[in-house]
Amino acid sequence: MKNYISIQDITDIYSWIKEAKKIKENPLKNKKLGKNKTLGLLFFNPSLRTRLSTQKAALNLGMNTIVMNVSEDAWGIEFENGTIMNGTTAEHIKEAAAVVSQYCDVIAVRAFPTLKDKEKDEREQVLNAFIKYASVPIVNMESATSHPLQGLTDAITIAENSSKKRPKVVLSWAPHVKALPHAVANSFIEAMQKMDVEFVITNPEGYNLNSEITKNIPIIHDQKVAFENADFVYAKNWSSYDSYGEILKTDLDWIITKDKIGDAKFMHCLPVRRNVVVEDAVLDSENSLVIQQANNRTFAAQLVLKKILKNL
Ligand code: SN0
Repeated sequence: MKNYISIQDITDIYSWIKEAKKIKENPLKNKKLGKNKTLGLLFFNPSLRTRLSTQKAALNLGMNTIVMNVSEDAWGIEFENGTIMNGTTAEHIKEAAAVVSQYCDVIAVRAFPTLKDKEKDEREQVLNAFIKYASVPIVNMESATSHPLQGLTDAITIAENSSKKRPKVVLSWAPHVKALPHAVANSFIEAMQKMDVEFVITNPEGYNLNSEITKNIPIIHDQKVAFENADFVYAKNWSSYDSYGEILKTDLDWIITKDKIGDAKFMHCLPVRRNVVVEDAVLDSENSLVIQQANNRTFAAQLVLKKILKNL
């Protein structure tokens, strides 16, 4: 594998899950694979889990890491071609990506969407510019439209926790005070489409995600109906896709409660706003998988880096 850009880069999800579980049992087994190799992590947006777990994964493989908060500490980068750069941007991605490629063997990038310009977000301007102008492999650490390290993590976590052959998994929209990206939901959907699960999405009217991604999956606008017999409830807020980036609902009707989900396992990518997205009683219960999910971020990233290193 060269780049890890989307869930579609996963060839056989069950063999990837199996390999990730093996890595989890013995994380230092391939400690020599990344010797003298450098992973550069570039953040255009905040991060806690991604930043630490991806570095941890690299360290487990014996790699060195270099981390930069690009939007705060680097020169403003220009992504449009042919611009007369007399404004706020000081260097072009053509130079920036080529330069960073000389310091790093693999580059990982986080770049959230604008949530204002749908066309720009969907063409993945930042991530695609790195793929185009860097000369080393690229790992997506959450782009405008996808978060494949999270999606892989979620697949691993569901496999670890399911006693049934074909569990029922529900992706539920939940309230939030800010307009949030679609990336986590998109990659979760793509991961579930590759697994043998009964999968439904529940969201309020006006919050349907990109139909090219949701494809044939049932979208139920009644949360209570969707939650019937659920084994896993995955909560996530996203801003409207049709009224792009808008918040259409501000009440807490769709908050996840113990009463609503019963014995289902609760999942969320974190960070999560308590008592807005989900009530304390759920997060503090035995049925919450959020800490285990965050732990699995390391092994998902380690599997991806291992596959890239083997191909260098
Ligand atoms: C991001 C998102 O895509 O929803 C990152 C999730 C991994 N989440 C947020 O931006 C939450 C911000 C907040 O203020 O709660």
